[in-house]
Amino acid sequence: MKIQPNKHTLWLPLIAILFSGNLLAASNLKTEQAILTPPPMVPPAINRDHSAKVVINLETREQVGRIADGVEYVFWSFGETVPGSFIRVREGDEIEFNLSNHPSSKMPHNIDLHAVTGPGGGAESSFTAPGHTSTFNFKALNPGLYIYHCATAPVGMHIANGMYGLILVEPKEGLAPVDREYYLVQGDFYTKGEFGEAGLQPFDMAKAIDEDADYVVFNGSVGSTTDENSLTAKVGETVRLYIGNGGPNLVSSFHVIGEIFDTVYVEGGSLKNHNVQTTLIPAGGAAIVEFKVEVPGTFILVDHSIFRAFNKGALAMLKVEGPDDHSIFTGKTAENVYLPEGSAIQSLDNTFTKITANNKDEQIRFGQRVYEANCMACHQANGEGIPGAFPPLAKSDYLNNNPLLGVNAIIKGLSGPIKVNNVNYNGVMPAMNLNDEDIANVITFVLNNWDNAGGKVSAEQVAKQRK
Ligand code: HEC
Ligand SMILES: [Cu+2]
Repeated sequence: MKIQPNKHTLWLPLIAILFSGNLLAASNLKTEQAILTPPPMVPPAINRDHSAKVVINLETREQVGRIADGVEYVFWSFGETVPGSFIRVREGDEIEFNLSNHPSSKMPHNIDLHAVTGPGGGAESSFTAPGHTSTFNFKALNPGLYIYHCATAPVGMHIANGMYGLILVEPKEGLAPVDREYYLVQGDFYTKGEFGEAGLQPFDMAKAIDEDADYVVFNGSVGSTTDENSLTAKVGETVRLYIGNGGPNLVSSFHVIGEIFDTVYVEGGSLKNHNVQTTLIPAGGAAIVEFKVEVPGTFILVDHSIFRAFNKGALAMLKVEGPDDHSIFTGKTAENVYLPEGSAIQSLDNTFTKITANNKDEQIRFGQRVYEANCMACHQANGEGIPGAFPPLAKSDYLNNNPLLGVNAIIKGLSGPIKVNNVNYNGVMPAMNLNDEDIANVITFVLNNWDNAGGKVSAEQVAKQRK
């Protein structure tokens, strides 16, 4: 952060601070007011060839809004939108940031801009009670596309309620001109009700901690950018998307169905990749993607973790108008009957989907998979455990003397002092969410491996233990 004066010149700017309340009053750059835009719009490109002092005024609010049809949510916002207003400055600019917290807010808020070089990205300096305005200054040292977000405790909750947006620091040489620029930010939301459950839905902290999202959306709601709210372009145009991921938890596998990114500014930085299908956008990160649209149609923007797109809302649309180009894409040109190997209806082989074991050998085989997925991390590959932490399942007298104690450990969890082969353990095994069949199989697997006593446990026995 270079705007702090060095020791020799400390006093002059300090006096300036005292009299103007503003360090950068000492600089002689021209002052301009930043143009801020709501999503999906982007402020115009900067065509200055010099640094400026840029004043940014942004307001935080807590307001009820639509998260899906029939479902409302109390969003916390920067500039009355989720994501917050798009901010565009130029590398080398000196920024005066004024954060106002609306008097109707119940919470204090602040802002951590990832474009800031300085403690907390401005968080401490911008901590603002309801009905107050805080001012701090920073210099935009590094070009790139950056997330900003609220960082007031509990931080996860402020972010989960929609307090994030993007700030673009244009490189000194500028960005290549394009025909269209749009602004999208993905976010995950956690509500007491399940996806689509009607009414005003409160935030669910437990689901947020579990990262069990009900909604994963672009620009704050299901359908924010679909149908009549779609992004638009014309055939032959180049589109640039500024894409962020506010999180709080999930990573985005950003993809446009039916397009290939000609250029991706990887992670929003200076590295350019080309011919990319899907780009990863971390929580608290961003990317710039560019592509020319060659053919008309509706192009679907998704998080390619695909259930999020079709079942939780992470879907937007770009509608492209213009003439077809059959040398690039023809559409369907023919449909014929397809009868491989004669006309008999093929039956699917069931053996892969069957989950019920018919005999002990199958139980052992299925149980091995359950073990590898659920137990091995603690009890280790050969059941040897880890001394002092996880007791052995190999030759365990505790288990072999009464396999149902193992069943209980899985159903209810196990904690407190126990003795296995005369060694004391006092750890915590969490209850495992497995069905009766899986539990019967995994215990049977363990009993028949690693020099254990053999025998078997049935799903019926497990069901009895649950009572
Ligand atoms: C997160 C780590 C963890 C996982 C996962 C875990 N356990 Fe345990 N397990 C423990 C700990 C710790 C204990 C000892 C608890 C105590 O000290 O009271 C234990 C105890 C046991 C015991 C009784 C003691 C012994 O050695 O015989 C059995 C049986 C057992 N686990 C089986 C399983 C099986 C089967 C699974 C998978 C379905 C599993 N555990 C998954 C940590 C784990
Ligand atoms: Cu906040």
